[in-house]
Amino acid sequence: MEQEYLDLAQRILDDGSLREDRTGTGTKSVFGHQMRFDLQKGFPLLTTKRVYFKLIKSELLWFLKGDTNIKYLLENNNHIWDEWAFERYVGSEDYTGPDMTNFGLRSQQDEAFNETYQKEKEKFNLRILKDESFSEKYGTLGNVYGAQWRTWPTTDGNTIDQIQNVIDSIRNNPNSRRHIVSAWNPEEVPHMALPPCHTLFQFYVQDGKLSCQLYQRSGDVFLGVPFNIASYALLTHLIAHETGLEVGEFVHTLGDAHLYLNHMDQIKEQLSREPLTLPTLELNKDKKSIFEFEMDDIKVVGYRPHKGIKAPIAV
Ligand code: DHF
Ligand code: TMP
Repeated sequence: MEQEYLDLAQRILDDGSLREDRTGTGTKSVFGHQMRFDLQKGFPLLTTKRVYFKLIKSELLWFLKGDTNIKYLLENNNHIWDEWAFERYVGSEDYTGPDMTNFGLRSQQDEAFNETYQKEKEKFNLRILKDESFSEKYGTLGNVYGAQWRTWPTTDGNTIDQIQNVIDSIRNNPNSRRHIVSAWNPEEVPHMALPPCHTLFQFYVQDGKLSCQLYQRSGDVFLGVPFNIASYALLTHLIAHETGLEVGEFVHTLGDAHLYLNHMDQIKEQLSREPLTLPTLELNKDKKSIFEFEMDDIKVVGYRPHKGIKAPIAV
């Protein structure tokens, strides 16, 4: 199963086009790719490098709560969204510290700047945790995933809970071809810290099994995609749990699938490794609704991966 991911990485190395990108990092990219993961055969958490499942769990629980403020993530020691909240703050009138223009690239190229940046970011994180009015203003990423999933705003001033609706429709009308959740809200995209990368997903019920397909418009194949695979596999397990179904397949369809040019050594190292046995997932059977799940209710068992591989993230 993991081979599906390794094949995508190899395909980009072999056939990808060199492209400039928004972050100024540069990528190799292909357009349009599909991977399939049979969730009956194990939980797709990559073994060719260590992927931190705790971060995936807390991020998904954060989405499911409808939360868009990084405070919850910080409380769970999860820093995967820090840069995008920080970026909004340093671009605002309230920020009076050292110039942070283009901090993502500069912190990789200039060690002195990197130290200043790390200090400012540390201060920012502490304020998010300790200062409520500050966190309300600058901890939020805009109406990103959680908001669209649970409280999509309607023209008449109400909101739509797409997750509850999709659970109800899977239960009541399993053969429906309309089990869809969309995070892409064109009216609100301009106000988001990062327009949704995992854009839209659909469920499908056959032979008592629940499958899920994701359309991801843009995929950072070294850093983001391993998280996205495990996150949607977990979401499929959770919704199957609540609706009394077994898990089927996770089908992952990507638009622009890219490797950043500063991830080349890392992906080659990863591709040289042998995939190991996949872990399995255990959910707390006493929890019925997926909205009741907490960190300790979700466990990955038998995860013995190769070592982690570090890489800089493009902001
Ligand atoms: N921007 C870019 N350029 N790529 C992304 O994958 C991405 N993902 C976002 C937000 N913006 C993004 C949200 N998801 C990491 C993984 C997923 C993620 C953000 C960051 C990441 O850095 N993973 C590291 C470990 C991080 C840690 O330990 O804190 C890894 O090695 O997997
Ligand atoms: P973009 O908005 O210019 O496409 O940049 C977003 C980058 O973040 C791109 O490299 C894809 C990556 N990404 C993922 O791969 N998975 C994710 O879940 C998120 C949020 C971002």
